Amino acid sequence: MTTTIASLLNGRAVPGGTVRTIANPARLDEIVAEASLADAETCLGACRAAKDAQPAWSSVPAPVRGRAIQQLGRLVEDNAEALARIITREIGKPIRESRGEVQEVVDTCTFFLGEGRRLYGMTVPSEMPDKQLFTFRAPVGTAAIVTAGNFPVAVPSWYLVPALLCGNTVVWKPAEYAPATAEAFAQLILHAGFPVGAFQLALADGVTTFAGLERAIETGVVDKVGFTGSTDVGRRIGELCGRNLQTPCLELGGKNPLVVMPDADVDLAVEGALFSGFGTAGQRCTSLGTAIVHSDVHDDFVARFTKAVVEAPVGDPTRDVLYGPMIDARFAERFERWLGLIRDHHTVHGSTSVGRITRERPREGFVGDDPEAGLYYHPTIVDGVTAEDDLYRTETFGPIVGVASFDTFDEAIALANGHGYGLSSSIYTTDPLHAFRFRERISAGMVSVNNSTSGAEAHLPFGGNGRSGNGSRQSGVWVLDQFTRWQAMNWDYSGRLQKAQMDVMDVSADLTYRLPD
Ligand code: UN1
Repeated sequence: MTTTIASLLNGRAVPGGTVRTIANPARLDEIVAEASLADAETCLGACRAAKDAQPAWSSVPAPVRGRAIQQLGRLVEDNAEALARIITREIGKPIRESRGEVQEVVDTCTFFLGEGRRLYGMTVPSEMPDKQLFTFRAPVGTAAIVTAGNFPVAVPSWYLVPALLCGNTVVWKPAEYAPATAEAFAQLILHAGFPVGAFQLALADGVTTFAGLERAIETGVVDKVGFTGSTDVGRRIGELCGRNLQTPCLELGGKNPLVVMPDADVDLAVEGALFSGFGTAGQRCTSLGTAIVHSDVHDDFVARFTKAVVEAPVGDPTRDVLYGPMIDARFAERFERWLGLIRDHHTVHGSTSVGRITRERPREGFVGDDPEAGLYYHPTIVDGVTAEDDLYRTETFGPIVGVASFDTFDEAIALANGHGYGLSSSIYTTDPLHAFRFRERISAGMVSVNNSTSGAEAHLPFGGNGRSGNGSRQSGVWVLDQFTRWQAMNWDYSGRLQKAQMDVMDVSADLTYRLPD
């Protein structure tokens, strides 16, 4: 059954515009949805509708807003299996991971429903008597949230849930290649008790979205942008926001290193590398980019990692597999280009071939009937990566992991930071000194010790530095600074004008006093 999906303005579908057909990437002859993509005017209209609804929503007491977040969490939990199945059908994520992703939305709601009863400000002592100082968190206004499709509900929830809780209204522009998931999540949001207008769904392609966003920001309709996607697009959004004196929340790419020290538990490191390198077919922002392995354990690591990857189940995402197909044809095409970064000095391991899994280039142990029916790719380990390689500095969204080796800790750090990304990172070691030195010197926003580069929990700050973002953080209490602005208030009830710094009572001290020798 094919559903046609359109933007939802004030909860009502607004069809029209070009139609995009979405195939199940595990079975390309199965059409999942048809998406009617909006034009820039409709995107702007969605932003205006959200802007109109903002004053009323922000005047709802925060604990009541938290109640709406609670209802959303319940609805997502009660529809978890259906939502997970849509994700798997639309983007090919293994069903177990899709269930985990839905759980991440529930966790986010659970965290923020309570925040409605906190959203703390402070009382601050004044320099003067009969005067009090306070701080309040004020909503930013209307937020435009533009997200990728690799985490089609969890990552959007990291923006939408806290933004709404803080009294903002939102326009969500999901990935145009995951509209069925977006529409399902949007329906849950629309049924959670938020007032009409507080949430808008705009389905559009990237170019149109940017055009709509530009007009919305320049006319004062959008006050905040949240964006998860590529570094290049993040840069353009950063420029647009910067010109208009806004700071966007940017979550961009990664080339996440996993350092294996000579004292590491190598099996544990292999397990971590397998999950973070190839889970979601390597299409997470947190996916492992390069394993940086001490030369003493390099050969052992590569041998065990190769064995694990060769034996890993790849195939039908409705079954128990390490990974399924690529998310979409666009991802598959880009991945083929990145495979071209493998050079003669590299050694390739991990499967019976490289590239798309076909009848001519089969994957031994493929889970499923016909690999050619979907966008399946061989897992590829590329050993012998050096800092000079394009592969070392390019984010390669797909099932490919580089391996580099080092002799000194300084070399490991240089390799772990040298590509300029700074999202996630990991070190495997049994020495606390290495763990803490790594934490100090790694430029990444997130550091794992004896754990893979993936698997962030929903209440720790998530975000990166350098090519991975502008230092903004999502999740937990940290994201509140993205969706609120601090407002300072002072109240003088002395009945006279007390001037700060000038009318402050003095403390007289004898600073010549010294203790007897
Ligand atoms: C992303 O890839 O954009 O840490 C987010 C993880 C997930 C979130 C990844 N919980 O892998």
